[in-house]
Amino acid sequence: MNIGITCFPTYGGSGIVGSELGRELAARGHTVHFISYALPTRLCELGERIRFHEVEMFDYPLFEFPPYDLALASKIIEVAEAERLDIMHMHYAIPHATAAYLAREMYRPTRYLPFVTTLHGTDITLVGARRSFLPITRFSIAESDAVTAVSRFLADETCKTFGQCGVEVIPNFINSSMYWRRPNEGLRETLAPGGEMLIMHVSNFRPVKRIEDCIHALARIRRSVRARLVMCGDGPARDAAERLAREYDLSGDVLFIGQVPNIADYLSVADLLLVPSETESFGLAALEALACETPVIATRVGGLPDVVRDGENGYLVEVGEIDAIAERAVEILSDADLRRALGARGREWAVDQFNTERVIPQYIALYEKVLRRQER
Ligand code: GMT
Repeated sequence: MNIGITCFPTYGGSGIVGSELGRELAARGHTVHFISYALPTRLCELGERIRFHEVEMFDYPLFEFPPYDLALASKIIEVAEAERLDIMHMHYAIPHATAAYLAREMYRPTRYLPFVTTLHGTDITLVGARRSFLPITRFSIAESDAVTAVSRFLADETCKTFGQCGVEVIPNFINSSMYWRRPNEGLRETLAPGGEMLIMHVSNFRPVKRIEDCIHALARIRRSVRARLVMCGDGPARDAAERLAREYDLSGDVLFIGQVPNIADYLSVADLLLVPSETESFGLAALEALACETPVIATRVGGLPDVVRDGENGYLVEVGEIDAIAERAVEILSDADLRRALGARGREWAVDQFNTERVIPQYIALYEKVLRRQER
């Protein structure tokens, strides 16, 4: 198939899923055309089967908010025509599904270009549910030729908020040959030169991630365990978290390392991952950590309990319960056998439930179903 994919190119789960799906589809013989305003995150290897088409924007003084969705719709038609696209796959409902709808309708007299929309999380739970976006989100979902959600939780939320029920669940996935625990003494030594335990957090540092909880927890954990916190990623909540670390006099033990290209290297040397989110439709970072045999402490929200199995591969706590995070962390960090057992079960769970071999065929089957429907 000739598949067009649009996702946000910035750091975030939906962009990572879009990029990695493209790579997996290409590895299975399909040609993938990424259409976005920049090369998606984690997509470095362009080639015959992975192509990139930039949506060009221009600054005109009249446009205080340049209409990206319109430029995207036009670009989709241009690529569909030039590359004979069979189908579009839009990651995150707005504005992507809306742009695909526009493109499909404009292009319809020439050829029907169906589109699949994958709902990722805040496109439903936060952004899409806001009054100003609700009607257009509902419309764009309803008009999609197929809709998927990354967890049962998100599918249920979509039904509750938008009245769109029966959305197919296709979870986030992991390529187990890319995500595995590789020893790296050099990196470990750099991050924990005094032999401290390594706690990690990975996200786009948006308010919904509650990254300050990691700092509060570290302050409590350090009463009994020598530990450092490595904060991977970047985003709007970073300044406040850095300030908080200074207030605790922890600046030297909280490392803000920004966005790192190969997150598996970092997760591999971690002893624990913290995911204290307010809401999380799936929790891709948790899955990546489990695949690298790193236990996870996460909040009992959204789709996280499907990934982090309480007492099996990590622990679940209620949102904002810093003491509970700290207690569980101390348990894990002070017991090497427990850590290893949680880690081993984490990898087993990740590979068994979310391996690419299990998940990617579900997307391919969906594309085929949509295309068969068009033939009738
Ligand atoms: O951060 C977001 O809310 C948006 C989105 C993204 O682009 O990063 O993240 C969501 O999609 C991921 C991939 O499907 C999920 O693993 C995340 O759980 C989800 N984030 C939230 O629901 C907060």
